[in-house]
Amino acid sequence: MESRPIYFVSDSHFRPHPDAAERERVRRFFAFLEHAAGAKRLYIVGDLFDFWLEYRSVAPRGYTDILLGLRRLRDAGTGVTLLGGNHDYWLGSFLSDEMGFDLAPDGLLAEHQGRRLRIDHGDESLSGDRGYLTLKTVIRHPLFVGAARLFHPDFTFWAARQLASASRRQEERHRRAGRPPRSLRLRRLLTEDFDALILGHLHLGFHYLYRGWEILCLGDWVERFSYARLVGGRLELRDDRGGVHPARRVADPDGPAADWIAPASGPTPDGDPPPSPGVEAAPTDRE
Ligand SMILES: [Mn+2]
Repeated sequence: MESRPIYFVSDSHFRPHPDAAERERVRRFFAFLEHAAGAKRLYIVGDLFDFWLEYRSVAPRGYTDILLGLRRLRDAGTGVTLLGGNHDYWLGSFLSDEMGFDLAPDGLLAEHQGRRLRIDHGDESLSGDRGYLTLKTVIRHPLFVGAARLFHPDFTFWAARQLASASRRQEERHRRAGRPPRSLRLRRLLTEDFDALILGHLHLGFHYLYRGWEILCLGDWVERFSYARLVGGRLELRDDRGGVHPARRVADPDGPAADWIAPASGPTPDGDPPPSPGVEAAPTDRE
């Protein structure tokens, strides 16, 4: 069996104009990359960047430290795969051809250490919202992306920032209004093609065992500083304080969304669901 570990992290939402808090997040990310040195591969399961759009002859500035950190890891022999998130779906040839990262805009199936993994950011597969899925089809259409590139990059990035902060404000209002924890509808995603499903997007950290599957949601690199590791065929949900969050067998993964990793206080950065209280493992194992 391949002995080198595989790492997974998602939803760091790095921004091009770092303030002190952002620089601290970057510092912790570099410590994580050092920890991952020697791994076979690092999967970044979407939303590495709060926004990313390349032009034919221009790539975004402001992410240089992150890109160089990942490039160093890759040059030392660790493959780096970037999945598209809903904030940075538009990964392009600057990242693949010049930086040397592998791109998987729509997620992928992978085999490592005898495990069959489905790795998926989750914004599409977890969404039951037709409006969102339609919007997503539109904004990912080559015609739309081509049109966006007709604007000056400074304008496009400004507009993306406005959209992101409007969605954050709306999320904060929902949170204050006490929106109930949502159910995730994970079961319908489970197929025979894989035995572990690895998700980002929700900014929740949990690790379920359900029938023959593992379902692991990575948390984020904004408040939870969490990641996953596959070693010896075993998946672990961890955080950068050394915490390991053991998998729990659940009788039904479609209950209210769980969060096993305490976030720092403050709004979630993504316009994504706020954390809800963790669920306890089902009392009996019926599978
Ligand atoms: Mn996302």
